[in-house]
Amino acid sequence: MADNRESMASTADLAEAAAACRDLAELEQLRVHWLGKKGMLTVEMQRLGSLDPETRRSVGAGLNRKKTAVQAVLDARRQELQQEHLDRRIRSETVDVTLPGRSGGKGNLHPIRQTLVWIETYFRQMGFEVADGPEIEDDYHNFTALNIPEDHPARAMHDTFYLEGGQVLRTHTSPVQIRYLETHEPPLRMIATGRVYRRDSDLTHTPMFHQVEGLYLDTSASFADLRGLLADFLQSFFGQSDLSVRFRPSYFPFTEPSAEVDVRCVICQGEGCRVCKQTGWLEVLGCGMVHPAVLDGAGVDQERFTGFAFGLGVERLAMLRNGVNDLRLFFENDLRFLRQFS
Ligand code: 2NL
Repeated sequence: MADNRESMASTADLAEAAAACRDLAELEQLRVHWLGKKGMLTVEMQRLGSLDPETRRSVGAGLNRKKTAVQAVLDARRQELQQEHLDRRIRSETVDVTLPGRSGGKGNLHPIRQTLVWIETYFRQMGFEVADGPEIEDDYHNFTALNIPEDHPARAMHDTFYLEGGQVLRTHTSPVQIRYLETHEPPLRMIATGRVYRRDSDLTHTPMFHQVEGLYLDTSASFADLRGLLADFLQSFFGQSDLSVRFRPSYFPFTEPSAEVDVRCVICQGEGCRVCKQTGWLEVLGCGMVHPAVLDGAGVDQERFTGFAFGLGVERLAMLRNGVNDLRLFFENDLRFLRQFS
């Protein structure tokens, strides 16, 4: 009986000690203290052998009950500690979905692409379709169909990249328009946009640049229509409804008559500055009535249809509109530059 009471008191101590354990490691120490190889109960069990059979039976039964009780206390506390641990983890890992998100930083289109998109949007509103085509072209679509035969001096104007097998990197987007004519019947209005390539590299030229070319064929397309369309476009593009526009006679093999188009300098308003080389005017476009030889090659019925065309360099227009004074900035991908166009 004395043994039994002692054991009950010890189990109460154990419950207190278990409650005092702050984590599983401490609880494990407590378990070893009681049930380990040299633990209190284990040692008591080992002593059973030296008792006489009757005493051994009753003491042994008591020890077994005690062991079960100890085990139960330790298990209960282990479960408590594990639950606490889990609760703490869940609390610390909870995501507050109501917190404002961290911004990943928004990108923006490259200023050249922005300018291209603006131009495409403008001409779509004017009823033009936007087309593109291959950058690797054959001689026919890049030159011959545009009234630039083999021995023509105009070939020298296009510093061409020639590829093996007689192909070329297109020197303008006109071949896209020739291909468009192969698959569409007039009346038609379209622009061709994209990259073009010329063997030219200095402060104001890069071997790759972007072009937009327009083509308009109708039963009575006139130079006056061309003039009106381009004046409206340039006034919208530069955001000046009173912007002066002038047409100067020029030469292109694929148009006749041909003209170059100037606007009053958008940098100095015509006062004279470095950008307009003190002339007060900026050349921004080339245009003309489509040459009969081009219409003929494309199989257009010239009794019924006339047409005009124009071409512009996107980099130059983007520079003028945004006050960028160095073409190379568009090709360096310096984020300090590009972010100013967001
Ligand atoms: C310029 C001048 C121009 C055209 C492009 C064209 C296309 C066809 C037929 C006739 Cl399919 N013309 N394109 C016409 C005149 C000028 O570009 O200075 N571009 C940067």
